[in-house]
Amino acid sequence: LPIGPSSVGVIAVGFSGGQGKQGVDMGPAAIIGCGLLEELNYGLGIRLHHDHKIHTYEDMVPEFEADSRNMKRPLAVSIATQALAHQVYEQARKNRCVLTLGGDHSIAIGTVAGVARATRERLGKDIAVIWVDAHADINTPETSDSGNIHGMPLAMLASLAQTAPGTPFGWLQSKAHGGRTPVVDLKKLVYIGLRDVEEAEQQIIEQYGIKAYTRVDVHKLGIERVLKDTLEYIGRDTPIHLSFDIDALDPELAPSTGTPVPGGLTMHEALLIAQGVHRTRNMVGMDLVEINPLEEPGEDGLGAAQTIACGTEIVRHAFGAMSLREDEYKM
Ligand code: EXY
Ligand code: MN
Ligand code: MN
Ligand code: MN
Repeated sequence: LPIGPSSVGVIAVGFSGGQGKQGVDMGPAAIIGCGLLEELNYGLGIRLHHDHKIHTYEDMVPEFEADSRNMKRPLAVSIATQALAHQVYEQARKNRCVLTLGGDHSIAIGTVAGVARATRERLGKDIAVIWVDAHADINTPETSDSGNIHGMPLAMLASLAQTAPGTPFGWLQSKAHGGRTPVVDLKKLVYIGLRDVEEAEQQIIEQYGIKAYTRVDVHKLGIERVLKDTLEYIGRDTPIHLSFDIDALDPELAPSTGTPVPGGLTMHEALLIAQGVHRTRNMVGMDLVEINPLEEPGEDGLGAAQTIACGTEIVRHAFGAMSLREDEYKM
């Protein structure tokens, strides 16, 4: 029974507190400015619910705060992601697939929490998370070298970091949030595209037996096989949250991002992932994050436009565009 959502809720989140570079907060305005919502609405006939706002939470979060527990701006990120979790929950509980446009990857603490809560309430099921990224984003505050919380979202969501009620991110476990420990079951997490994983993160991946397809695995097995195995591992009727970090793509394709890593996914691979998740009809949430229009490494000044074009194509395919006919690739 396809549990696919009846329509799509869109939340634009111009939040950059999970890292230190200027510009990623301008991501949503740039993406929307390049026509993504029209592509979904008129192009694919999708009913969109969008409040036409770019949420920055700047009226809620402290502009400056001292590092604590080796985290940069923990209060700002905790407050912003708690607010976002509620916004996402409100959309998801109406049986909408929630598309969140970031912003840095710390926002996934809010999006995944909101979608997980609504899905548990509506379907009595835990979500699976497909995390497409060059990075594992599973450092705890103690293992992080940077203190940037965009490198920690999965540690927070999987309760690997102590977050007692009343401390930053304690809301993840609070009854008020309807939260539950952990929000994400690491046995229901699949990575695709990893190629810059720190030692401590590698240990966590091994310790918890997290299913992880590195860039090398994708190259060796082929993306069709990776996708087939991923969807079998997740299970046919499991709701899926797709968290897509644009830096999963090769920087030649998507240069305008804060932490580029050479040797990334091709567009063919990225579109197959998106199309494959769409075809399950089980996608209940999607994030597109880490597009930074100010990062212009090339001379031609077209990096941002190109990066946004790639992101737009990926979202289109996650919502039904089919550039590859099913008979064109074995599944
Ligand atoms: N692993 C590094 C850190 O923890 O700071 C780099 C993380 C990059 C995170 C971007 C969102 O993917
Ligand atoms: Mn990431
Ligand atoms: Mn990344
Ligand atoms: Mn380290």
